[in-house]
Amino acid sequence: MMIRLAVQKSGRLSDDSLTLIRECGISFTQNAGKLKAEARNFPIEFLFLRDDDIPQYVSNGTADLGIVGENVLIEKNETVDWVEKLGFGKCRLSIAVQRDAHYENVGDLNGMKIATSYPHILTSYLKRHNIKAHIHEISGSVEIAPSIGLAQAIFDIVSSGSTLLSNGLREVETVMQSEAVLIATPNLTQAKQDILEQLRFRLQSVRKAQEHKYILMNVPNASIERISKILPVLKSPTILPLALEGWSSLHSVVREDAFWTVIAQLKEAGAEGILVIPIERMIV
Ligand code: PRT
Ligand code: ZN
Repeated sequence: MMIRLAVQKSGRLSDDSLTLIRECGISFTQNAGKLKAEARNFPIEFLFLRDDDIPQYVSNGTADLGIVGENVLIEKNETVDWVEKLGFGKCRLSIAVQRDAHYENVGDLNGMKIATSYPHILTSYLKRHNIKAHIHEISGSVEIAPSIGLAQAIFDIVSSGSTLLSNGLREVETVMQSEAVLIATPNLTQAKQDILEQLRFRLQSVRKAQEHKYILMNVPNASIERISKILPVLKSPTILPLALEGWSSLHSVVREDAFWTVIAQLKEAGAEGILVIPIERMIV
């Protein structure tokens, strides 16, 4: 019994997808040009596909699982189960107009021609806002459409925004945020659900570890209580007495996103010699 996971063959999601799988302790060899690969130490095989095809393959059960951007998933509108967000491939889908075009609000899109590769998402956005615009569907290089007179606006993926900038475009509406997600075919057999659960357990411990840091510091005993309150993660910090009278070593875990704020508060509260260490796996 084996589960089959569809991942992007070569593109922006490929490396991060395969790295995450390897961090789950799953090893395999991807041979150039091969459509399939099988793991050596976990009941999983991989199908390498174009990202646009992944929702359909998962929906019809050719693949049990898939890793794909939410943007593609929503655009394709196939019936699949969302398993979890994976934290990479982050971007947004936005509407942009030419830098010096008149634009005050979404109503200004009325009557415009908008070029996009995401007609379905755009249609429902325009409908929600009661806008009548013309959608011009193109499959690539959407950002050049305004400069060649094909459209007055575009609706496309943005991440840093530098592509818009270098094409003389200005982002005016953010329609959705996107990241890579793990999806599953509806009605997985019990045996495959069991494999999926094992995989999710590993994915979550890898992701939690990436989101946290181990932190240790020296604190005056009088400040232990105050400092413990600054560190909200896990049950309680570990406190070990130092050889130096009146001081302890305090160990805990902090969230990466709260990191700099927490460090500032710790210093303020009297912590010294703060060390921060990456965590390899985290099981809570
Ligand atoms: O061949 P295949 O069909 O599989 O791949 P593809 O060419 O359709 O997709 P690919 O590999 O470009 O992107 C795969 C997925 O990565 C997308 O569906 C998104 O979910 C995600 N992603 C994340 C991005 C970006 N960031 C991104 N920046 N996809 C595309 N871009 C483009 C963007 O459109 C712009 O043209 O990259 C360019 C640079 O962006 P800026 O804003 O940083 O300049
Ligand atoms: Zn694609």
